[in-house]
Amino acid sequence: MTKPIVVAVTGAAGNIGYSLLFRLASGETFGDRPVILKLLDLPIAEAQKKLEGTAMEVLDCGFKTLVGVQCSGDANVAFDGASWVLLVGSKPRGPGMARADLIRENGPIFVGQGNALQRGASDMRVLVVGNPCNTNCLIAASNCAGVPKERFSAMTRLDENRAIAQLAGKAGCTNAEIAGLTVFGNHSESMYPDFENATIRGQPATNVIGDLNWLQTTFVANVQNRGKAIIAARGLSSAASAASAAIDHVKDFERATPAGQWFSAAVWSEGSYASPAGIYTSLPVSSDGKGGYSVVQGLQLSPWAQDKVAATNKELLDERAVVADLLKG
Ligand code: NAX
Repeated sequence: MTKPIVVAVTGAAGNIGYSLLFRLASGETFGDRPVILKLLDLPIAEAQKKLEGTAMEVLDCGFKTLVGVQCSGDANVAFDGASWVLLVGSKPRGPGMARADLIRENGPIFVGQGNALQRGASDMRVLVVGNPCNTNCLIAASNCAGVPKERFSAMTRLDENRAIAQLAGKAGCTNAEIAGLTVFGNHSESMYPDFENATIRGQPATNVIGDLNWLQTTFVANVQNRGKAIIAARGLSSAASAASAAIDHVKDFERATPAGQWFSAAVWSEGSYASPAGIYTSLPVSSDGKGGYSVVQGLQLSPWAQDKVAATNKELLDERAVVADLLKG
């Protein structure tokens, strides 16, 4: 039998977990490769019971690719031997809670998980979904001594998918006819979905849409506020679409990106597109399909767009300052 890939998921008893685990196990994400799922949730009876129930349902699907499911309340156990670790679990933002309070509330989780990752690390790659995901990613990576920062990324793929759906709706085309859409910056209301380099049926999106004002105002705002709109409509935050984006993210890193294409992911900044060093910021990324990736260079951004990118990166620097005491190196 081919060696199974071990995939650890935190917050696995939660809403995103309930849409995510099945697609990790089914063969959709890792093809024919056998999968062992290692599921983590809080070490309290209620969470562990829910986790066991979720694991029972995953087993009941009878996926031919699934060769094991383990539940745990201990990150050291869950992360040991994992090739992919999806950090989904964190506390949700409460009513009236400021973003800085959420950052302070969730930061310590990612200190502990960074330490546990370091103990279990071999070739693992880590995707952070739990919010505020860029800064949580920074905390986890900085508390994972000796593991390259490039092994970590945070999820902005949902924002890219939302942006594609918005453009397709406006242009009256299919999602598949849209390419080159990058979300820059923070997974927050400051994010910048770059329409200037996007194409629709191979033509510049700006030409096809023909309404710069709509692109600069309505489109950008719709993408930035989509998470809030979902909560207002559903009474719950995005779960199935977030899980779907996490699957897209893992698949995008697993396979070689076709020439001339890219996808959005928050990765360790080394200065591309004037992004400050020392943060995880969303950029256009291309994977080599062998565990490495590069930031796609050469996209042209207007001065207007450069200001948007600078503003969202400034927010990430501010978030970094809020958790400075949690960062190790
Ligand atoms: P839920 O509240 O349904 O589930 C979270 C789960 O995490 C719970 O089962 C909880 O017990 C567990 N948990 C909490 N602390 C933990 C810890 N220290 N170790 C292990 N497990 C822990 O939230 P859900 O809807 O699944 O969302 C999870 C996270 O994803 C939230 O932080 C949410 O804000 C974030 N999101 C991120 C998105 C993105 O695009 N990056 C979009 C969707 C979502 O908003």
